[in-house]
Amino acid sequence: MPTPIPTDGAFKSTCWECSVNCGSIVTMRNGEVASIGPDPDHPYSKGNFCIKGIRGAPGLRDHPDRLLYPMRRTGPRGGGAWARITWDEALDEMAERFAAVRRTHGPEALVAATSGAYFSRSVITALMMRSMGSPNWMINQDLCGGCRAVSARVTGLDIDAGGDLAHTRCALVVGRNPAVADPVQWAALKAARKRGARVIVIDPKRTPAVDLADIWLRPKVGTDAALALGLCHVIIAERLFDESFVGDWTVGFEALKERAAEYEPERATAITGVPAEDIVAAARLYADGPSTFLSGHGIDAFAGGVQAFRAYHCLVAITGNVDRRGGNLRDKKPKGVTSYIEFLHRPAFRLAPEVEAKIIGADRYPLWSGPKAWQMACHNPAVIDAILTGKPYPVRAAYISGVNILLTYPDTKRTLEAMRSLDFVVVAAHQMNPTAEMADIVLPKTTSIEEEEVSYQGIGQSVLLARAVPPRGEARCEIDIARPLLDRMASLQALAADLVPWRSQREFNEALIAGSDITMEELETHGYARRDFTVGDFKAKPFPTPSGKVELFASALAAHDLDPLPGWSGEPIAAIADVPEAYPLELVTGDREKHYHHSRFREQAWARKVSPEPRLTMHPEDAQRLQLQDGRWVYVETPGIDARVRLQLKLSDATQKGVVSTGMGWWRPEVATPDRGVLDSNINAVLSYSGPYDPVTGSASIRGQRCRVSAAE
Ligand SMILES: Nc1nc2c(c(=O)[nH]1)N[C@H]1C(S)=C(S)[C@@H](COP(=O)(O)OP(=O)(O)OC[C@H]3O[C@@H](n4cnc5c(=O)[nH]c(N)nc54)[C@H](O)[C@@H]3O)O[C@H]1N2
Ligand SMILES: Nc1nc2c(c(=O)[nH]1)N[C@H]1C(S)=C(S)[C@@H](COP(=O)(O)OP(=O)(O)OC[C@H]3O[C@@H](n4cnc5c(=O)[nH]c(N)nc54)[C@H](O)[C@@H]3O)O[C@H]1N2
Ligand code: SF4
Ligand SMILES: [Mo]
Repeated sequence: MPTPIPTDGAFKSTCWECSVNCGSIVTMRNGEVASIGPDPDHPYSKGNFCIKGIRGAPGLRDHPDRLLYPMRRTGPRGGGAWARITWDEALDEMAERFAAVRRTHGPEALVAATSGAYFSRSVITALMMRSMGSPNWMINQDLCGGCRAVSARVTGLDIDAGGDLAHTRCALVVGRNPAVADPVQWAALKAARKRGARVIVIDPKRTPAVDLADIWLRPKVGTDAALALGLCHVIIAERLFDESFVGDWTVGFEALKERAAEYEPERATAITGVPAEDIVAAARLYADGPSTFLSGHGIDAFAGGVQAFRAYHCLVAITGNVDRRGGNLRDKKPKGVTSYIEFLHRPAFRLAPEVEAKIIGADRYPLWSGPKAWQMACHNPAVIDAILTGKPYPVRAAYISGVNILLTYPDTKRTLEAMRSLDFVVVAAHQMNPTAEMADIVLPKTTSIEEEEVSYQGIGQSVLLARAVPPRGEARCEIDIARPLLDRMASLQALAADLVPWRSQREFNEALIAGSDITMEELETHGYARRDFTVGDFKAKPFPTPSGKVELFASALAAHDLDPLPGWSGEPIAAIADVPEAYPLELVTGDREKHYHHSRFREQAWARKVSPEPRLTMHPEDAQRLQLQDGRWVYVETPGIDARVRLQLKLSDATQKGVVSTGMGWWRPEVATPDRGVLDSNINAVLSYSGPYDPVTGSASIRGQRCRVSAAE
């Protein structure tokens, strides 16, 4: 049983509003959350924190529009008419309807959507689906860190994303905007700079990190693999690589050398637009390590994302910046601690091989969706197709929790059409949102501060605990939905197995640390547990590849007829550039904002006051040509998608000429229509989800698509 939290007084915890996971102190008064703030003694976050943790998290919990009870729709789907029901009614109906779909179409006709195994709710959901016999679950990591994770896996580099800034001589910041995305990393980067560390930024946009940079490389969007190979080439040609690490701990160096030779600086310049002398200078600076690679979403989530990461991962490896102080440290998970993803792979929690082979996407993207894949999740666009076409087989019911797919998946109208066509949809959420509006049953979910989470966080090398304050209304966490649902399905004889053996979130959390010397009491006292670790323990802990070494030549890719060496293919860019001239601008999406987290917090007045409208950033010269003024409302349209969004123009030369950029996740909770403004304000309404796809992860490009911008009346 969790130790009760004080009704009056403070306790240590962890903010789980984002994966930075800052150490927090929560103060309670009369049993309610009075304030949330930073824990200055936290070994990783060191008192850094952000407004989303201070205001967003409690604001979400206490919002007057919070969903407090289960509800059933009373009119047509998407009609906005709802009636309160009890949890028993909701769970009975879910069990019956899921069982019926299972009987008629087979278990794999059930699909779940969650955000991915960075949250316990996602693992529980995946195991709940498996228990019903379905291997199908959608995660949003194809649009987030998926390319990075799969590159890391096939290369064997289980490294952090720049956690050892305190000891580095050079920080290489690539496609990462820490000033907005990560207050802990941003503080550490500024401190490193102050201490004299050098900074290289690779970003098409002038971000605040550029102000700290010794060298700023400004590549064309989507060309990073060529740039990183250009850096590798210089380092190899000038013999600046780490000969002993390469000799002892890598395979495929000669092959990489040959591949990199195709990217001598002049060719890299032709592809990327970055001057050759800057590539040479950056290579020399980075090679004078220890150097740390701060990688970001800016080179992920596009059709060449895995190869872009492979090229940088090889750069990190050949310079020996692996698991060395000031470089990129490897995973230091304390012995006996289980990660969420490990649970997904444990034999005891698996379905039969012939069932796993049916995961939608496994045929085309075995390293994303197959039985040996990272999270064994579906290729989402293929699921949407399956819902709409019945191919490769029918998908007829969905359980959606902890993800807002109508806002955060590209091609909103198509996702909407798919949701409308399903036989049965359940959405678990905090408030009515466009995704929940498409449900038959809506379930009230706990918010992050009402959930007890335990997880190892690589970048801080700590096991973290978020303690739970009492939920509002009848909100439940995932396991308290999954367990009674599975019990009901068992009595309907509609289970393939029971793969959620824990009766409570506490039992699940105890299972995560069961093999270690860490106790829940230790976590409850400090909010974290940290153990000493060894750096550079390659002999004791070889690399997790077939060769036991870092695979510059990746055998896992070769085994699937994928390019085993990093390389730049112009194909994804060519495929999206091959559009009518009427769409002359390149569109970058996903600019983060400090007070929003994806679709979250748009219901909160303080955040809307700071950032009231969705924006589009454009270079002043492009604006002049198009006769558009700062602050003006514009339409953004893309080829092949029958939709347009209305955004407010912001002129800035931070963005490249010919490139416009915008955020993501916009909607208007206050709008009365069920779509709640998503079709008008959210950039995903005009983005395509129909490829080209990354050949390894199946990721679609959420930047680099072509668009046109015109004045809105
Ligand atoms: N406040 C806030 N913080 C967040 C989030 C949030 O919603 N709000 N979301 C969190 C999540 S889930 C994520 S994944 C992270 C994402 O945060 P980051 O990892 O920082 O990624 P982005 O903000 O998507 O993009 C970072 C940079 O990539 C650049 N970029 C675009 N295209 C390219 C390219 O082709 N090459 C290179 N080299 N750079 C490119 C962009 O110009 C941008 O400056 O933020 C996390 N932090
Ligand atoms: N065009 C474009 N699309 C993008 C991106 C982009 O840059 N451009 N970025 C992508 C990235 S990096 C990401 S990570 C995804 C994010 O995509 P999402 O994960 O869909 O984004 P969130 O807004 O974080 O949605 C999470 C939702 O889960 C709810 N939730 C439901 N159940 C629970 C629960 O039990 N506990 C908690 N704490 N919350 C729950 C939250 O209230 C919120 O509504 O979007 C991706 N989509
Ligand atoms: S960066 Fe902000 S939202 Fe993310 S964990 Fe830290 S305080 Fe919470
Ligand atoms: Mo993300």
